[in-house]
Amino acid sequence: KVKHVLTLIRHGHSVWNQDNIFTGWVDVPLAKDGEAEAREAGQIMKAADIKPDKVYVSVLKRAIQTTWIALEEMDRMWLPVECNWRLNERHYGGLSGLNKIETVQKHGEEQVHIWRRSYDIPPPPVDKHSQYWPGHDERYKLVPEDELPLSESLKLTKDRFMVAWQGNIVPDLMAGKRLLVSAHGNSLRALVMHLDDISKEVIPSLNIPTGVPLVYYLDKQLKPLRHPDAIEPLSGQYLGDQEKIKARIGAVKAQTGAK
Ligand code: DG2
Repeated sequence: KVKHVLTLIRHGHSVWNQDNIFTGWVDVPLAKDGEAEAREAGQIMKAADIKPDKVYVSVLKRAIQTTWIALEEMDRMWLPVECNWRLNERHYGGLSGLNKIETVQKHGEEQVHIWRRSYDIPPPPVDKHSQYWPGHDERYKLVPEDELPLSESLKLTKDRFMVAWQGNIVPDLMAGKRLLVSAHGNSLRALVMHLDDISKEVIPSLNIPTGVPLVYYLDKQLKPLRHPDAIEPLSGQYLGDQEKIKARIGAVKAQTGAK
């Protein structure tokens, strides 16, 4: 029996998604078409009668802008919105700022696939002198330095996301709140890996599309109830035109030239 409703959304297309650049913790804004995706996602959630009571979002503006735009469409800008760095995208380390196709040309498709999609192999670390090291960024000043990543595998992303899941999100769900979690391709892969108990062998083939609401119906133990329209290995329901959603999933995969 459905006891809790949890809706996940990856932000709309960012300017670096558009230019095919590894982003991670770099704080780039939405592209124009990403704003349109966020607007559409808000309209779709409104039409589906998704009525969150609260939003959890990363501290990156592409996810925050997506939240604002979608909430405006839903006429729910009054909702409490909690920003938490643990929902950030995985830190792409030394790949941050590099073009994905050029990285394939330099290191080969197999190596880049390992960096993008393997469970526990992190990309090369970022140097602490680099502008991309989070220690230079004021928004992380209260985070102990040994918790600031130099680069993250999906496993490391999942480990730190789970701290917010257990400590913040689960208590709110248990208190009866319907939640919207607005985050990123890989941080949401980490979350659904936990929710759907996806193995590390299966997770590399999972790509999350931009700007599509993914609704999970959970039982009282927070176990997902499989929706009839769910696409394996997920048990949640992607809202919207299913063909368009498949095309967006394919576009994420194709960013390195893979078919
Ligand atoms: C993308 C994901 O993150 O890239 O960091 O480049 O969801 O914030 O756009 P997002 C990035 P891939 O792992 O799909 O290459």
